[in-house]
Amino acid sequence: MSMDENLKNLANEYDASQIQVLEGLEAVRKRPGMYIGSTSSAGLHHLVWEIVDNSIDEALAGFATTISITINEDNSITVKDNGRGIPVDIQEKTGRPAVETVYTVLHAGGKFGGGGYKVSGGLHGVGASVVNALSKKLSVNVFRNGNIYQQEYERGQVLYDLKIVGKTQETGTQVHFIPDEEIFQETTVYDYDRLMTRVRELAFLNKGLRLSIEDLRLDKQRKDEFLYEGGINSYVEYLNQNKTVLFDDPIYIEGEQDDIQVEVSLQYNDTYYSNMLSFTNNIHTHEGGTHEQGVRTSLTRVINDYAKKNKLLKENEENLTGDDVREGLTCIVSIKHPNPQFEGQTKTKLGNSDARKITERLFGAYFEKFLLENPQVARRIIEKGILASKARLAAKRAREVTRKKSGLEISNLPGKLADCSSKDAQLCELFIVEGDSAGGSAKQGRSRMYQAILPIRGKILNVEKASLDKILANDEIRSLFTAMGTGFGSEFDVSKARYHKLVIMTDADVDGAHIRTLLLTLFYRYMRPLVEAGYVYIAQPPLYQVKQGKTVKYLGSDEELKEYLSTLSSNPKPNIQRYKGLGEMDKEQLWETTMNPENRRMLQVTVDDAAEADKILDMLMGDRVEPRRQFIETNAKYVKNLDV
Ligand code: 0RA
Repeated sequence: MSMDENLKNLANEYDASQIQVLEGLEAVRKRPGMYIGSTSSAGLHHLVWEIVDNSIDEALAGFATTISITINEDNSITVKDNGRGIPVDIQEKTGRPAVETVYTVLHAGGKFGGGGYKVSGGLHGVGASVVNALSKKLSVNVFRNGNIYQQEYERGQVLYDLKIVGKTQETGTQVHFIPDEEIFQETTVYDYDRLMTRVRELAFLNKGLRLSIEDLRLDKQRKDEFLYEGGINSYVEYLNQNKTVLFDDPIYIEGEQDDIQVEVSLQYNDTYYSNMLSFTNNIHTHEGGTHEQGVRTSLTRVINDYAKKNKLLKENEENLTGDDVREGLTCIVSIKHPNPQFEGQTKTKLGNSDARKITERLFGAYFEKFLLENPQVARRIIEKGILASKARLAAKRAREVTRKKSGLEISNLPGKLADCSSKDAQLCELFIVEGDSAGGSAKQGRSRMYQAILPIRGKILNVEKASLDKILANDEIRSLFTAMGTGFGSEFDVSKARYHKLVIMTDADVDGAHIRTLLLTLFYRYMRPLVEAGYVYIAQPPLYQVKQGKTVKYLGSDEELKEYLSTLSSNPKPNIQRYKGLGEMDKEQLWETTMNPENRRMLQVTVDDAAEADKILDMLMGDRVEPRRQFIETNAKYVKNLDV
């Protein structure tokens, strides 16, 4: 039977499996959180990655070279690839076209029929049928066999049998979906920057793959295209772009064993912290795991061996530690594994021990050879490590002195901290408040049970150019670490956090923005697990107060103000006050608008936000002038807000 005869016969098929299909998709609609993590903005964005992942699988299989993502004017999404097109032939098992199964059967994913089809998979990796179930409308167009095939669905249910709607020379798959606002009640508005950041990352992680993203919404029109022939080498260069590097080209290694592909790229810069990111099947393994471990182990071993052999480190001298050799390191580890096991609190830690063995061996052998062939680079890396070890020992001595003097122990909480009375960390919040006067209002207005206040004065030390011992010598920073109770740097332990919410509360002006950037950078570099655990927030004090008669209303933005004013009558004339700083609010106002969990709005800081702050700070404070000038030119608006 030809494909097209097959299609004609579809109408006659009655299939008991349809009932199962409906039950499956109904389950998804009943408990969407179980399948996509949440129905908030994060879940909404997750839908895109479920679809894109299928196209990336097609690229990994060697067939698709281009994937485009479009945010349409109505906030719907279109994803198109130029792969083979999802198969349209009737499957024996179901009696339905393969493409229909992909979109209607739970967990069918791209893996129907088995075969060597690799799974990139999102973190939840649940497949296209979940997106279909959670979309008000979804249409798929398959370009294959010279035809354009089409099928559409509503909230997961088939609207009509797969049909041919035209002819084409192309091959590929195009999916269009409108997220269901019954499910995504919080928001159905896509954030371009959020999607763009991940699209760029996917381009770094899949070298040679052309990925584009376009925004067609009015007033937002924008397009970005990414294609990196250098893959994760380009990623490392991108992360180091505003830093002074120790050698020109990143060190790159690529290999495969037992079906596990490994890629590592690294380059040192002259900063004092390390930035190591790892990925498995394109998923960011925030918590690291065996693949990252393997690279770390070999890095430390190979550097020490080389240093000892070449007398850069004397026989009787102590080995450099892992922290020493990672100071100033930017490193990406990316592996593709056929059967990844994810562990850890957020299921972003790779557990497979074969991954450790392979990265350790492949990376170790290559890196050893590299150092032998590049003695000048080797020398620079080792000198940097030796400096780090000296600073570490100095910091340790400084710490011991500090501990005796003022103490970093919890028993010795900073004097400026107004602690809360509850000891249940899950319920406790620490507000870092800019300035003593706002700190005073916050102390008086807070809930003493659950809210602690730590006022900080002026601008905290810029962590960009400071080594760990300098950072620890800074009073503001030390009180913060002490209050949190987590320790810092490599001794950091998120489970010791005394508060599960750390709220940055600064003025809505330029200085406030600057302090926020500095704090976020500090957290990103020295307390990253706190950000990863979702403990860091930014308070959103209102910008305006509008009084009309006895009614008082607080508004957070110009848009909100405009909208609210349009609902008011002009008599009596509303009185509008614009807040310039937290200090202008009395304790009741601060509580009502910004601290009271019932009314307040807070932004949860993601690792991406913190990384962005880190990059901005690099740009503005780093020692390279040219990128700073360029950045200020292209981001004049932002920099104005940042006041540097
Ligand atoms: C051929 C065979 C298989 C899948 C695809 C093409 C394919 C799937 C998607 C999803 C989005 N874009 C796509 N492009 C192509 C399945 C192979 C197997 O059964 O293992």
